[in-house]
Amino acid sequence: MANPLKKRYTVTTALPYANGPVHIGHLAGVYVPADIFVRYLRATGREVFFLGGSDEHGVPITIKARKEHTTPQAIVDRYHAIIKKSFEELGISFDIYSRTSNPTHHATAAEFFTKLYNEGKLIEKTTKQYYDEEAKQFLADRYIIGTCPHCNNEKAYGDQCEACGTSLNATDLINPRSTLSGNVPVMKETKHWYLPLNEYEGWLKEWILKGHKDDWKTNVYGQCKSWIEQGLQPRAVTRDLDWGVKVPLKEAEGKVLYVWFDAPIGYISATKEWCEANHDSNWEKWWKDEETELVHFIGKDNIVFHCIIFPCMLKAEGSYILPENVPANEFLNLEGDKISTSRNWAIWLHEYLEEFKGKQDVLRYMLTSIAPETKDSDFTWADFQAKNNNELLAIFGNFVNRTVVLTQKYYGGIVPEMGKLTDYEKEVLEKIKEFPALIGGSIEKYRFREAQAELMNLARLGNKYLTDTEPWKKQKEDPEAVKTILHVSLQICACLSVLCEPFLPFTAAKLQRMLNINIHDWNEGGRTDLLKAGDKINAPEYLFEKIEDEVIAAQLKKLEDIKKANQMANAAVEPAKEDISYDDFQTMDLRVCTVLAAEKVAKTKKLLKLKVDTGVDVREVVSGIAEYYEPESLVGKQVLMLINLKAKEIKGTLSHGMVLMAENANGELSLLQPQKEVKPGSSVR
Ligand code: B3M
Ligand code: ZN
Repeated sequence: MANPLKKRYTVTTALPYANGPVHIGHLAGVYVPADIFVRYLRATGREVFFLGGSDEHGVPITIKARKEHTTPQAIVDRYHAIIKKSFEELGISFDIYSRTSNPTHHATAAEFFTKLYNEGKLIEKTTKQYYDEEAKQFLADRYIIGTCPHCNNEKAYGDQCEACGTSLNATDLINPRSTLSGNVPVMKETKHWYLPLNEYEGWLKEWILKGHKDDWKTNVYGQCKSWIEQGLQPRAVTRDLDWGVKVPLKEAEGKVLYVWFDAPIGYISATKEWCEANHDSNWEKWWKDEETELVHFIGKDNIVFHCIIFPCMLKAEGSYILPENVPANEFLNLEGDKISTSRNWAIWLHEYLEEFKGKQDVLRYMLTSIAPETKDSDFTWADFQAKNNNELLAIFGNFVNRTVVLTQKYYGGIVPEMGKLTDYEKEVLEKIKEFPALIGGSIEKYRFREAQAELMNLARLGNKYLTDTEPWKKQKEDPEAVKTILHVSLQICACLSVLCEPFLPFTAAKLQRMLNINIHDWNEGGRTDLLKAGDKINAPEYLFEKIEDEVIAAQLKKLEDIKKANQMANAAVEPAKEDISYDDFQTMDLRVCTVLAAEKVAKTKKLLKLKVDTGVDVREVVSGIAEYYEPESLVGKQVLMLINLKAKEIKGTLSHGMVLMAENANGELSLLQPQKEVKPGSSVR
């Protein structure tokens, strides 16, 4: 069982690296569930601090800057702005979305390090580390790749294998290579500071293995257990890099804090920063008060950092509370393939918002309904369309729309009196009361899929009630019964508007505007008197619209194009053929020819028959370019041709010669042409 709710919550979300925009995988795994949780806590009267921010240090940023021939600062400025704006537009209700390049953060992280250093909580070690002699740089973290000793993934990084999730030291890698030069690195001595995780093993066993056996998710608990049981090693918290928080020691010139040391401290810095900006001197209540519950929302690749390393840091420091829960999710795939930033295989939030204006809640709904809570799951566009058309629109939207339209039509928008209730109606009104506890209970257990399914069950209940009672057929013969039906339906609409807010905040606001109410207390969402007879509601607005097949087809086409582009980028170039003599080359008679006429070869898809002026004669040649060129577009064009290839009959035409073209890796053909028009028959050499 989950703990009973505390009065105050600090809710953090993984700080995305500012080396790219955020995609649906980030959203489904971290930000959407965190936002649902926080909106729910607020609605139940808890004090909540909800934070996010960009992780602007670390090798992912400097690698991206190198690749784009720009500075790390330019990279983080660009992506921080995109990420922040897109979260806002999706309605992720952060109290603050900060960034780790802020001076408050640099000071906070340096102070944290200094305290551990002064209290002897860190160990100092001089060891040999990988060094790239060509790049003149130590190879920290992602600057080095090699084979993972646990799963044999050949592209494991110096700090982590993304295939199996294990956290590594660079020296664990088999067959290490520098990602800067591709060279095999050498070993060179350097001094660093380490957090002796091994000293915390006993404590971790008590705190996690005993203390959180029942309330942490099994995937999270299982990962922690296997790490702790494998035995923990001291972990370096500094690096030989120039981008990051400078190590606050004289002897540490040219060294910065390890990104995974500074980034989680970013949660604390963001809190301080918000408090400073809001003239609240008590930031510590969010981090040092036992009445506060700390919850980290993260993806599964971040579990070790949030469940083991950061808690050890907090424990070593001594004055902080520890996370009460770390509800990490598994991964989301896209159309059956792993989401990948480098392969551009993703749906980017900022692009979605551009292309699906006003449909934030559709994405939120979709991502919650397929949230990878217990295992990896898959986003498909067909499912996205179905969830919108068959659930949001056909159930929720349809129910609300029918209720509001009929209320306008029959009563000019005035809520009718409730008359005598049938048994069915009594049952419906009883049922409604259960929903706040039902949905809330699932949210408190971090089961957001289940919670949202319950919310839809309330809409389903309303929709079915309306369909069963058919007020549109009764208005003539039994207007009193119709008043009751619409009264009950309006109450359900009002409950929906309260209970859908954590999941569908834009819809909730629209619906409350339509119903002319302003109710945000969770428990009111189970009341059956939120609207009083005589209240006036507003004109109907559509909550959802149908998503047409063309829209989905366009998205699938976009993914298809990405797949093709990737295939092309990865296609191997044919190996070189054997050398030939100049005389061999001379035997080929290559000429510029002008196309005089062109037509499709009947009963074929690929062939065109061209009439060409070779300068020597006028002749016919058959060419396999019909899929890429309209015949008319070729007339008058100049092409290159091998004119002394033996004539051959192709589909009834004597084809004499061969038109030259380039064949792209995807099989696409492109004619070759001289840059300037030349006399037909000019030779090519
Ligand atoms: N930036 C890794 C990630 O984006 C890292 C999270 C930091 S949370 C303190 O997966
Ligand atoms: Zn691995």
